[in-house]
Amino acid sequence: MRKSTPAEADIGAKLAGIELRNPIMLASGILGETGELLLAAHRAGAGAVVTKSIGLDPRDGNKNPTIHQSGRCMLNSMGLPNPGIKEFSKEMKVLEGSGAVVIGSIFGAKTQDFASLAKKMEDYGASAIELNLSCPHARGYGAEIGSNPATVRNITAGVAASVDIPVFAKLTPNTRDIASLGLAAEEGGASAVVAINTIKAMAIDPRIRKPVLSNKYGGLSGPAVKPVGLRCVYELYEALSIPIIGVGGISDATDIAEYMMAGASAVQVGTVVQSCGLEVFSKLNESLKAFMSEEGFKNLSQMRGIAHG
Ligand code: RRO
Repeated sequence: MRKSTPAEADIGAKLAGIELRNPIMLASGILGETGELLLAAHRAGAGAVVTKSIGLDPRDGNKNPTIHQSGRCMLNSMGLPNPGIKEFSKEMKVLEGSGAVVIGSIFGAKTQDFASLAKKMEDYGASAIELNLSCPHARGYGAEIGSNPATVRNITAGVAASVDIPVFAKLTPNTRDIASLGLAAEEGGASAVVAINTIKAMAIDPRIRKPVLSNKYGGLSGPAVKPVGLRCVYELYEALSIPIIGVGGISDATDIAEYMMAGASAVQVGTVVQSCGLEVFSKLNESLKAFMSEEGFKNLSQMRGIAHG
């Protein structure tokens, strides 16, 4: 007797009204800041691509060394290098008409900066805005402002009032209570939260007897941070009503399943793309479908949050 093969699992996702062909996005800041690379990630199978965080003015970023690789983990202190929002229109033009779902990541020091950056990103054709409230090592930006729930609420509300596209708040894990940051974003009108950004960390060169990175501190990413990301997504799922995008240490389909079972509606990948290349998107898509078929899941929503009591 012939064994019937199970129907292929549906990995399409809908997030804040945006249709995604699959839930696996390219995380912000991976592969640089050019439109060509974002387009390449789309063509390689990414469900959406997030731009490098863009600010009002051009920035060179920190002096080298800005990256330290340790096994499959990575420490970075890029320092928000970007061409500035005006110049970035050229990169966004490259993506026009490509069918890519582009999420415009922005950073600023205050609500007004975020609001005007978001408006520009919307004009450039972004499908959603990702607020960087979580870079762990940038003075005056990122986690320095995004660790305070009132600031998160104000910035999110200011941006939500200035654009018609969904606003996602990317949260820091470098906090005692990530759920209160998520709730503040939700109260401010965020359509989703993204968790997590990198974890503040450092490396020391024992021969030179000094920190490796010129900035001393950097953000840790890669497989070592996955348990922290999962815990954050799990806590956010218990507290929030809006969707969660899980990020941190994903390198295979079971990692994605773990994030979904913790409560994520979609995920982002970064360090694995740096180490394995863009082919990882099609591999993850296929292995996610295979995992779901083996485990009897027909679609993503059947997995979402099932690790909760
Ligand atoms: O540019 C960076 O150094 C950087 C940013 Br904006 C961020 O959000 N997270 C990170 O690890 N590095």
